This record gives sequence, structure tokens and C-alpha cells, in this order.
Amino acid sequence: KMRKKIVAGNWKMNMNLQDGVALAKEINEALVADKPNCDVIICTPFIHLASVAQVLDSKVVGLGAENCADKAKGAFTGEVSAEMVKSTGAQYVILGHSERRQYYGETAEILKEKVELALANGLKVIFCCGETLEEREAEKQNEVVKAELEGSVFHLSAEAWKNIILAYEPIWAIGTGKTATSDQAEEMLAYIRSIVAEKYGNEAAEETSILYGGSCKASNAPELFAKPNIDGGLIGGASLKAADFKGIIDAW
Ligand code: 3PY
Repeated sequence: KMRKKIVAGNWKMNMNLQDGVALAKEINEALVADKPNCDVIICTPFIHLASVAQVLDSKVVGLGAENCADKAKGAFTGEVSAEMVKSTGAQYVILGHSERRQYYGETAEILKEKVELALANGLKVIFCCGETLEEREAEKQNEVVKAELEGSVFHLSAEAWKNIILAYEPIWAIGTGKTATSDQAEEMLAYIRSIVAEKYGNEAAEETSILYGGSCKASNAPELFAKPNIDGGLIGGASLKAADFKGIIDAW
């Protein structure tokens, strides 16, 4: 594969500050000792970012947030802006994770604002999309994913698009232990690449990294990563232990 291979951890709301910094150190040490064959990114809660940035070798492990605000600055109590994320040393932000859409009411319009602010502040965006079980059973998965991309990222310029990484996470496979089969994942990622090609051209589509997420772990990563359109994984639970995470990285 020509394009970037990526393994990105999504810690979600886990780890206190001390445990998080210790985990980041452990991952960094393991990868400095045994250089990965792919780009590795860890995405942590906001409060960890500045401290984790201090213990990572940014040439070996990238750092990202799991969210950012849809406003640039000001009277938005409790929010964290893209500029603040960037100032910690982070280079990435996950946007549009299904947990944000489902539990925090993030719509396509809100996500569009977040994407723009993230890019304007020099962050690369890991943009998530995916369908529910009900939508898949109704065979609406392609339609749903296309609408998510059209609503929040397909308005971007070709130049801005270079800073977008896509992650397909079928909601029915998140934290449920159910993984999409490697054929189901490949089928969707090939579809996503085809609509990126329609929008930005074949060359841009070939250069876009598209990840699979949803109960991806060391045992299923080799089969998933062997598929032509799967450029890596967005990893939930298995990113919380250095050995498990390293096992997935070694699948490349
Ligand atoms: C999972 O692996 O379940 C995820 O949601 C990763 O983002």
C-alpha cells in the first residue's frame, strides 16, 4: 500500500492522569526500542494531552484529542478549543465518533464546525463515520456513511482534504466485542474510497488513509490489515494496555 498505514488508539474516558502518563511512556519506550512499520497515534482525554506530550517522542508516536469545541473561543464553559488542543503539542483530533453523535447530540452541522476549526488550527482530523445495526439490517449503510461525509467533510478543499484521515466504525461493532468481518469492513472502505474519488479524484482517494474501528484487536488485526482498502485501525479497549496495543501495531 502506498498510503500511510496508521494505528490510532482512542482511550475514551479511561485512565487518570498518572496512569495515562505511565501508559504513554510504556508505549513510547516499546516503539522506540522496536520501530513501528506504521504511524502510531494515541488519542487521550484533554487533561492528559500536555503531560503525555512531554513523554512522547513525536517522531515515533503522534498525539491527538478525542474531541474539540465547535466554537473558536469565549464564553463556552467547560469546552476545549482546537487552538487549546494544538497548544498542548497534539497534532490530531478525533471528530464524529459515534459516542459523541449518540450521547452528546453532535450533528453533521456541529461536526462541520469542529472540522473547520481543527484544520484552521493545524490539527489533522480523524473523522469517524458508521451505521447502526438497524441501518445495516435495512441495507442503508452506504447511504448513511455517505450522508455523514457529505454533511461534515466533503465541502473541504482538495488542499484541506490532505489533513483528513477517515475511520469507519460500524456502531454495532463498537465495544460490543462484535467485529465486522474483514470482508464487510473491506467492502465499506472500498465504497468510501470510491466516493472520495468521485469528490476529490482518484489520486486523492488513493492517498487518503481509511481506518477500520470497532473491537479491533491483536487477534483480528492481521486479517483486517491484509485487505487492500484497510489502512489501519482506530482502537478502543485494546489501546489501554501497552502489550495489546503493540500487538496490533505489530500486525503491520
Ligand atoms: C472501538 O474500538 O470500540 C472504538 O470505538 C474505537 O474508537
